[in-house]
Amino acid sequence: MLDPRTRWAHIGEKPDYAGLLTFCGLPYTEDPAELAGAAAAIVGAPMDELVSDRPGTRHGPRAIRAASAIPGPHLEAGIDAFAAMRVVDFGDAPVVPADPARSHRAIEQTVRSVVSTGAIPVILGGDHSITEPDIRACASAHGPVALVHFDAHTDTAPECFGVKLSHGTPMYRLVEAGEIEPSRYVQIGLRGYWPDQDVFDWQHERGITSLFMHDLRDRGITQIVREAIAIVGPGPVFISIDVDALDPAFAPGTGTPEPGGMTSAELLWACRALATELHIVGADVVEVSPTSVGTGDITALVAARAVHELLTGTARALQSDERRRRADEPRPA
Ligand SMILES: [Mn+2]
Repeated sequence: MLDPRTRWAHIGEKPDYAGLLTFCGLPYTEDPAELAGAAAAIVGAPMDELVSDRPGTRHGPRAIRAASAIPGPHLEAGIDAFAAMRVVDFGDAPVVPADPARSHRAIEQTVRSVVSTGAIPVILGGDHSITEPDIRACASAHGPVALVHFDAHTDTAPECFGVKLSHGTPMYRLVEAGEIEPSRYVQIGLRGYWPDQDVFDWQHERGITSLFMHDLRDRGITQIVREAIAIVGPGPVFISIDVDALDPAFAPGTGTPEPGGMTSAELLWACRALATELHIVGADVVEVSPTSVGTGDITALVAARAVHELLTGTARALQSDERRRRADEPRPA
């Protein structure tokens, strides 16, 4: 285990721009044995072979790590996720350039080694096709999962440009394979001009819930998240965040931007609220296509904060589980 903060221990904190590049300056390991006792582990999935438009998300994991913040107390939630629970950076999956099928297998294997230790995998993409190996790995341990999916697009087409393996098809493939429970699958942020009605008909037949940007505009993010929580209910859930759910004003560095999207404040709060209320078994943040370095890349910056909010919510959930457990214990005589 390498702790990038060690050299700065005498000062008490490490500057974000210096030292080994890990998410939020977390300790780094590639050894699954060192994940023992970790509540969550960060995994990079740097691949972008399966996009239908502008590429570049292979640079996403590094950019998200470089834009991530130092640990500290969340000023609204009142908790420092990294002090409250053990989180490590498990490095990148050993992807293979120009071989997306092999990269998917590498991602699934790396996520599986996190899942098998009981830690929650949080995967940094990569194009949205990586959600297929991510959820497969989670479902291998937990059975079919619920899904809360932030996106401008449904990603439930059977094919894109006649191709089955694509960043426009992962949710279709996962539902058809029985890895996602469609009645507990909620999409948030849909808008624009894709896909066609037949795809929505397929979704409707399976009981998938689509919450469009016009629903969010009319009912507000608080109500939308409340609805999502009610639909998902108890049981394992995966959270998948495509940064193109955000308006391009907040996340311009993405392959298929669509104006009229969510604000950063809406997405960040939603991530924390979902992680606080639901039984999260995995999450990913995808489609970050960086163009600048460090916090200069605002898309990587908001993606890094979305992960931070998910972990903050998870830490709060673990804290209240612990309180409940203690309350259930018989009082000492
Ligand atoms: Mn997507």
